[in-house]
Amino acid sequence: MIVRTLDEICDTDSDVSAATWRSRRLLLARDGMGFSLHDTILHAGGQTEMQYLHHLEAVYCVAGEGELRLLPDGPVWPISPGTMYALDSHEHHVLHAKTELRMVCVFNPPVTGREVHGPDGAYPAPDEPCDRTDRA
Ligand code: 9YT
Repeated sequence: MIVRTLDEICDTDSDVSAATWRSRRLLLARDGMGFSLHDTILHAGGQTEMQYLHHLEAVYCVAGEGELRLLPDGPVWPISPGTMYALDSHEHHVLHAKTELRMVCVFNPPVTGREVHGPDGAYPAPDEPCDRTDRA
């Protein structure tokens, strides 16, 4: 069994920052769970454009207010506590944090640790592909 607290993660190698966000990575590939689990803060006013070409991601908002836009033309969804979105088709999207957002994020395959977005909005390709064996 693995038991960890956010306090143990903060300011370690599992605490990763970029211009618009900070991601505290509670579970990583090396933990062998098949997914990674992140407690992510998106800074107020930030706009983060992403496209996870090599991962699936589910994102659950637990605090803050924001807006999610599918690129290039929408639709747009409000983001507030209790809203979840799942990027099941590697969608190109932008997340606008109107206030500080706190999001619980799950990645399949799991990130390995220090990933930040490349110029394509993606994290680098992992060794193992996405597990979508349950889908057509
Ligand atoms: C919501 C989102 O995708 N933010 C970017 C950071 C990423 N979720 C991470 O690595 O925690």
